[in-house]
Amino acid sequence: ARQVTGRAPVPAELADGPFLRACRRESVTHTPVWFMRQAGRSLPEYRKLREGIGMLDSCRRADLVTEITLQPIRRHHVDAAIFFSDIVVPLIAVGVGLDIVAGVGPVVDEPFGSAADLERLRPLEPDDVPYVTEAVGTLVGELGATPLIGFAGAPFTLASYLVEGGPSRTHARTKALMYGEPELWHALCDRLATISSAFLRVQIAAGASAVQLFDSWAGALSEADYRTYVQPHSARVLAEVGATGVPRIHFGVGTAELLPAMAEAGADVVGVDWRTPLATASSRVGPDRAVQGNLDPAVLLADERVVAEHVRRVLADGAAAPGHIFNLGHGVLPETDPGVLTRVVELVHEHSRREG
Ligand code: 1CP
Repeated sequence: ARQVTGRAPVPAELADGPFLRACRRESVTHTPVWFMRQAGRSLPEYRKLREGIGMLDSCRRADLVTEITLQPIRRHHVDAAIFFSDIVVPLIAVGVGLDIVAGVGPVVDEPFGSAADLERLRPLEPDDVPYVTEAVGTLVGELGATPLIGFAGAPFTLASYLVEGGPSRTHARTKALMYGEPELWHALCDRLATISSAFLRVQIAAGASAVQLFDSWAGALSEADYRTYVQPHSARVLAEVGATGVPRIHFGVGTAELLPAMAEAGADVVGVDWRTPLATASSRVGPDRAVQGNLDPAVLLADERVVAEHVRRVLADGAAAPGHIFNLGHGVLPETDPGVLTRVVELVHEHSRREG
């Protein structure tokens, strides 16, 4: 039997806000906007709070998670909050030896490569992440009408860190395992899907209004290989989460050719990077999904006139979709001026305002 964690009824002012309405492809008073990696290194108040505290330690302290999640809401007036954590947090919570090294990213003590390693990936229990339940609960109270997005890494992207031992440009070891030992690959992804699904359902049970499944590196695969080796596992995560009724966003980078397959995996909203115009993306994912994206994060380093021009272009393109959530095509670059992010929120709201 499928294990489904329920959630409390959602207040109308929250359910009827622009972000959740756009997820359901309903009409909106303005296009909702939030930014991947809005909670983080571009903000001076974040850097100050994190001084002398490791990334993982900050993810395991509910008071810090709450404060860091709220910082970009206060500053930019975005339409949604993203929970401050990392895709590797649930792996560490089940006992995988792993650290997030500043300036590098996740680094695994003993990379995965054999069937014996599967034992290191037991299912995640809610009690493994009490700080997540606590922080989400506090946040939902503080945020009021602003929805909180929970998230997890998808099996392929998580597997890449475990097999490579850290960030990789080519994902060569990951693909070697996938092609060379398909049974082991599927067993690994099955374990990761179980963990990912449980991590999302902990956040939903505590009050998250939507979730995003990050398959950041899936774009390294052809569509055929994605369908064979990855889609069934991500589909299980999205199906288990879908049973709770919250909207599911499915995102990856460089996924132009994968958009239909990622949509079919079970997404309500498909995240799109800057390489694919939103109108094209929308025609690929079909009329039953909204799209999210897709300003190139590097555009924010240009002058205000250029930024405004690109914002308008993304809005015009997004208008072709049955639902559009404005975002960047990937995370905020650390060197971004936070004032520019605030300005983008204003521009999106101004240029998309329409009658109820
Ligand atoms: O604001 C937010 O978006 C919430 C916080 C958040 C999220 C959603 C963090 C904090 N990490 C993530 C998800 C995440 N982590 C992804 C998926 C999103 C994406 O594609 O960007 C990935 C791939 C990771 C893995 C990871 N963790 C990396 C990338 C390494 C690589 O392979 O290139 C890095 C640098 C981290 C560390 C990390 N996570 C988050 C922060 C603020 C940091 C930097 C911390 C530090 O350096 O001290």
